Amino acid sequence: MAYFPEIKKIEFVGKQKKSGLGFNYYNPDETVAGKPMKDQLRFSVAYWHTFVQEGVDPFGVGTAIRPWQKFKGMDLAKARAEAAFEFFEKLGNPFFCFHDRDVAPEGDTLRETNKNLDVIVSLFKDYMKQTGVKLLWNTANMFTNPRFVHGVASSCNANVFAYAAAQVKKGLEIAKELGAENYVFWGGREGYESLLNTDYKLEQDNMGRFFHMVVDYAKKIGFKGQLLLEPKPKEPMTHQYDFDAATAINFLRTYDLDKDFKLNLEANHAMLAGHTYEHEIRVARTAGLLGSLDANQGNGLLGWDIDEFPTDLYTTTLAMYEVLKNGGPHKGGLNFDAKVRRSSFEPDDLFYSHIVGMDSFALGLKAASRLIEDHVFDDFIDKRYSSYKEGIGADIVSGKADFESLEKYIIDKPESEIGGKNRSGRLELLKDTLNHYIGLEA
Ligand code: XUL
Ligand code: CO
Repeated sequence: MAYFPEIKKIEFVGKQKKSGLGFNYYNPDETVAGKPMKDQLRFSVAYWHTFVQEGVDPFGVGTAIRPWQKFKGMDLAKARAEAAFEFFEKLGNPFFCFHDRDVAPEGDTLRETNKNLDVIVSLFKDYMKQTGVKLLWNTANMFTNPRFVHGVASSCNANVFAYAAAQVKKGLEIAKELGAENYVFWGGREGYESLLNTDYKLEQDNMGRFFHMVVDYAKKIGFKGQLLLEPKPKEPMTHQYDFDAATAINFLRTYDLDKDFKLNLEANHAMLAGHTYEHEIRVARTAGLLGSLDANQGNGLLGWDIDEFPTDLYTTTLAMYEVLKNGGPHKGGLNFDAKVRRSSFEPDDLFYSHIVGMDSFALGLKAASRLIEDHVFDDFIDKRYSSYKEGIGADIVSGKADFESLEKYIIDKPESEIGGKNRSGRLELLKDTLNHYIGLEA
């Protein structure tokens, strides 16, 4: 059965054509920065937003019209899988991502739930073989079911810890079976509402223990994908332990997990943490822990995680700048953790939304590649810090200088030799240049 009968394969039509059901910028086989765009961007469709969610908001029921809604239970799960792979083939995304509970319904026991999962995983395996679409990552939904009300590995209830361990054990087995490139942990319920009832240290120690069990089991079964933590500061928890990239890195280092885990960074989560997306990516890249990206955007007018499709070209350019500086996406990719607006309820909107997201990142990739090729920011930054290349600056960097030698050097210098050496940061000029580079590609 065809779920999107009116839609043909989405093709690259070039930037002269007006937008619609075609890519203006995403040309999968065009080489940018030494690789085909499809390998620089590694786009992935998120199963939950595209095939499960129905446009519910805190004040209203779902609005989405989805042709598979007429089915129930395992029939619905199978229909969704069929619809998903038809969608992937038409859109041309090389990857997809899912939570275990997106793809198959829960049974009365974990054993029954796992049986349901097995049926869909074997369907996925066949579809993946037929279409060539690969799994960027899978993950466990450990936030919807009421059992996770007090957390998962950080729960005060040890049986919930045990349940989560068994759930992730199955998830890692599925990751291995389907050849996932990564396995993700987003700890939506790992955090606290109030310190009045929280053993802060035990909760985090238990999370450390949980992740060591993950590493051990992944090694045991020979899962070769990257293990990724996805930081978020809040929502649903008041305070989430993996607040942002820096906090997550501190957690990984504290529990000696930084050799085994990297980060999956999301634009809307960055905004909720009071950061830009590029800040989060830079922090992870500098620590050698950039794993993968969730592509979406927040909305400055709304204070929660609204997961809009990414359309902001500044952000896509600066995100791809970081990815290229990291030597490309490696095993990571760009997963559209994004949903159509509640008012975009027709099936075609699922295509339009991904097309604008893919085009926005393709354009960002091209602009970022040119900025790097022309050394635009590199040359400026190099010059800005040139005082560390010789004299006293070189002594500071090499470790030769100490407080006494620095005092001796500076103590009699006039202010014209100190503050007087400052030069403009030229931010407006740099932003003008950035505009120019985005404009060149648009
Ligand atoms: C929630 C979120 C999740 C993770 C996977 O804000 O981003 O969808 O990406 O659990
Ligand atoms: Co996400």
